[in-house]
Amino acid sequence: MKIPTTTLARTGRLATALIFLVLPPATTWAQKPGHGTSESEKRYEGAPSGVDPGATKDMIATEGPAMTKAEFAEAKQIFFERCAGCHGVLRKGATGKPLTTDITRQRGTVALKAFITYGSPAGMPNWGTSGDLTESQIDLMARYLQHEPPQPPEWGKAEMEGTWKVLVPPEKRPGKKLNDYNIDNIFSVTLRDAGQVALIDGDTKKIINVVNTGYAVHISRLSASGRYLYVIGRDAKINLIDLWMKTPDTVATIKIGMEARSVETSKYKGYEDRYAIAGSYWPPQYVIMNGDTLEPKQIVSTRGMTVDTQEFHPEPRVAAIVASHEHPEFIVNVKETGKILLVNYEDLNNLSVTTIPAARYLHDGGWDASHRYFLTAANKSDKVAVVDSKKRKLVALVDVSKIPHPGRGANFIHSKYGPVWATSALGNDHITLIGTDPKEHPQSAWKVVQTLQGQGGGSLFIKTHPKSRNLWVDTPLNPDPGASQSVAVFDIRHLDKAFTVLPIAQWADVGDGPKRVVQPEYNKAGDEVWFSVWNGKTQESALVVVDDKSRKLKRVIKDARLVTPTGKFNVYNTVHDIY
Ligand code: DHE
Repeated sequence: MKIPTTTLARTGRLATALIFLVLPPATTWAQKPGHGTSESEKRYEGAPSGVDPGATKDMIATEGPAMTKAEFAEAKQIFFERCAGCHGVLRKGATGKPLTTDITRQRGTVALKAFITYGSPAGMPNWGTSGDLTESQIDLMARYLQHEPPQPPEWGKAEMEGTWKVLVPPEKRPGKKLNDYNIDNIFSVTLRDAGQVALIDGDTKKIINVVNTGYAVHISRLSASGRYLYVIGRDAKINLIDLWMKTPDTVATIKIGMEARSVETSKYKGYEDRYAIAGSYWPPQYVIMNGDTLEPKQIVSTRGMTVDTQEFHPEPRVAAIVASHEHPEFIVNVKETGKILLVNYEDLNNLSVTTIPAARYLHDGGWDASHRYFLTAANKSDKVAVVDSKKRKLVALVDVSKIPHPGRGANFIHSKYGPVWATSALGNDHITLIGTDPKEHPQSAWKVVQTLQGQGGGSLFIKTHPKSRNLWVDTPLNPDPGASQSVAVFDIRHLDKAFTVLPIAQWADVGDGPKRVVQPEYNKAGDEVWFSVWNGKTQESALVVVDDKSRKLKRVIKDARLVTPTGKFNVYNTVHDIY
């Protein structure tokens, strides 16, 4: 297939393009000119909550305006589907403003209705004028917000154990690998809207198995040996998959809460494959489990005081978790309090936790190339926090431009500044390079040494590989299909030169749909890079494999089972934190 690649510098797309996209799932917003929040941010953070509205304890008897039970139930459903992602389940505020009753009752029904109808310059979507909510639904929501928020149930050990299933106990599992797959090069591919992962043989590009997982499945992580794969859904269901089985499949499952995003495993020497940890959005807590059975061992709440105003937050959600290589510890980002926890798993009965105040709202992040420093985005503070996992200390809070979103980031050697870690951004076209070598390059360490201009905002993930000279930057949430359906690639040795754009979605040739190109991921050898072409649930999607050296199309993987592929996790690179 011969489709020419283009080299051009496209800037400022996010600010100028106000295009209606048909996005999966079928949520659309009209963007009101002048809104402070980009379409990309709203799309990203406004996803439906995994909390079941039917399970909450309703506060309809409080002092808010009159509502029938049926009205309250409808409003609650709307709130969890459309509002909770930004305002929080308990409405204490996160990306969106707090909507607690002391505020909402003061505003009153008329002002709230206007706010919901027209949106606000601070980023509230215009639910009324966009046609997303009817006049009567807006009236309903304005009254609903003046009642105390319905409280979803807690989820302790009894609830976890009630959902815990060991389908194949460890003693009945294979004593050695029973298949001929090159396990190191298997990819676990999130099939988001199918609630499944596809296990794909990276050598043959054939699907090994499609495994049913949790609702709107989110990420995969690997045990230190590479044998066990952990997959977490937004409904907080974890699947433990044994890659040694003849056909790799689920051997245990558990539901660790009502809504979650992160899972990780112990990687410190002597603790390989011993423990898993998962963090939840609701309830706000993390749980340490046995690595080979998922038996819950220790559950710890993250409720507490915020880093800056030092006030109580009832719903501090757990965002990224990484496993330390310097100590037997998990590093846990707590979003709303802005604190990073170093949870030591040496003695689970006398758990010791080091709390590092950083900045709000902590989201995603990854290691520098030495695996000593953890760099993580505090996305509403526009900062990157740097933790020295060896000394258990915050070493820097680096100012970056609007809404950094690194995924796990990308590490490479800069010709002038030495080792750097890079992040792209949701809020603008910047790619920020931060020096990470305090020993040999102390002048550059923990400073922004260079800012590159990419295709535009709406970027989620950035990637390179130690063997590559390419830096790949996606822009799946950019409102311009030209940017969201392609990828920018920089030559690491010539960062002053313009980037090249590869038309990944066009190469996939999947027909109509949003076809967002998301999350570059390398194979084990570091000579191929894989992209998801993320289409609507009922439309054709694909994976596109690009030859890293020539930047030419190598293979398009299509299969009716590949429904809404997004994240891809190569076993070897995920085990060894290579990115
Ligand atoms: Fe993610 C990582 C949270 C929406 C794809 N996402 C993460 C992490 C968090 C997070 C906390 C870091 C986990 C870790 O390292 O332990 N994601 C959230 C949200 O709260 C948010 C904004 C809204 C929501 O309701 O879920 C959200 N995420 C998305 C998507 O819409 C994406 C693009 C598509 C999808 O599959 O849902 C998406 N998130 C991903 C991926 C990673 C991820 C692929 C892992 C990247 C990596 O390389 O490690």
